[in-house]
Amino acid sequence: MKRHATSLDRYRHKRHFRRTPEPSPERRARWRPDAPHFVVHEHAATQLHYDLRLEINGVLVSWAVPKGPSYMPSEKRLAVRTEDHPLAYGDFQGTIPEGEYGGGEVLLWDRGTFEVEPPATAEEGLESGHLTVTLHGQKLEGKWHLVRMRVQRGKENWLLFKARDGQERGKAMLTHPERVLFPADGFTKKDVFDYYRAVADVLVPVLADRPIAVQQWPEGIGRPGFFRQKVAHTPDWVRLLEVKHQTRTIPHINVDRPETLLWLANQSALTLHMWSSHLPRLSEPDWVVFDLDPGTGTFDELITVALALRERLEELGLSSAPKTSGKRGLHVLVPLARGHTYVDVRRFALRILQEVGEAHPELATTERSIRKRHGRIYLDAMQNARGKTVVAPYSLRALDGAPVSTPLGWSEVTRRLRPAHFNLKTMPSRLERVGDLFAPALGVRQSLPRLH
Ligand SMILES: [Mn+2]
Repeated sequence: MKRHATSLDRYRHKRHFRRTPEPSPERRARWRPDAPHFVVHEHAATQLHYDLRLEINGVLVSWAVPKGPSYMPSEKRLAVRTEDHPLAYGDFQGTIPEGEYGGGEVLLWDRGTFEVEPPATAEEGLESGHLTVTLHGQKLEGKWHLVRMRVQRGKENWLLFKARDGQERGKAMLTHPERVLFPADGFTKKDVFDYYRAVADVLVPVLADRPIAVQQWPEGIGRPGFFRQKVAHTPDWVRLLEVKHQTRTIPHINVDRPETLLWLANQSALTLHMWSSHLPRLSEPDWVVFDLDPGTGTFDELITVALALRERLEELGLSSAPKTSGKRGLHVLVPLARGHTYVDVRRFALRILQEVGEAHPELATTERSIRKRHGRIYLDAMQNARGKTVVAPYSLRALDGAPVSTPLGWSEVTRRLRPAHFNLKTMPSRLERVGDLFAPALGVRQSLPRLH
């Protein structure tokens, strides 16, 4: 027991237990004494990060992972070893007051049990600098490596990355793999299934705990499809989100793991539309959506307007993330800190788009009446409302060529941009090349300025 006390000294010395709601080292954990537990805290301190904590030898050995864990084996995430935490921290969530160590909000992002890959024990792995763990959480399932890079002035920098274990393939069966869903291209349901498997690692974190609506084309895109908020006859293992709509509560599919995405792919759900907010705070959008709809305007005009929008946002100190709609439009997302309402966000979006429209009256308008737009680009702020959806990043669209709603770097938003080049066939290699350009939309936290 003495050993634990020593290991928690740093934890104790950094905190004032009269001022922070965090547990003191003496607090007993409520955990069951079965397999060792892990937790991941989402910690909105000065920098948003994720704290991975593994129960080893009676304490929670901890790493701060600025970008959070990735399901992509090629994405090696920096994990800075921090002080050991008491086991009772595994139940903690709350707000650490500003000015205290780690001031900011702490949420339980994931928890579960884990095993260490034999023959090494967890302690030996910590010592040697290579620990391989299989996590059984709600969000994280499968094998991850933790590898120590170097120790500098007592600071240990590790890398956290996914092992290639094929973990998430079991439950989602593919039926009728040969059925052609994109007749002009000959793309089959197996192609769609393989596509969603290839992007699952970047798409699942976006969709987890977020209400979605799906468009399904069981007979392929040459025949009528249908749009659904809820999908009938889900298997037991698919998690559902009970979401209050105006007149009723609807169970939405929770795409919180790769198997669920693949199950949807097998239902010919080609296109996924997502809310801007996620549970448990459905009234607080994660981003502002600017929807630029080209009308009968040219693509060059759309680019001009998108860049004007970006410039205006930059003047306000806001960074933004563009993506193609997968059709002809562009979406520009401004990632937000918690605490904004849909009303705030819509008002802000409308105001900014009016400014952009007034600067380019011949090209673009916020006019909602199609007749009065006269073919100009429609600057749409109205997607910023509870229950409204935008197409999810990496979602396929039901058009010839199987284009994808593709996250972009702003440097790609030029007249040379060709949205159709991003499709079912090209997207996986693009992802390997440029990484997940949607990540800032989930990770950056910004507050909207007051406009006068
Ligand atoms: Mn932290």
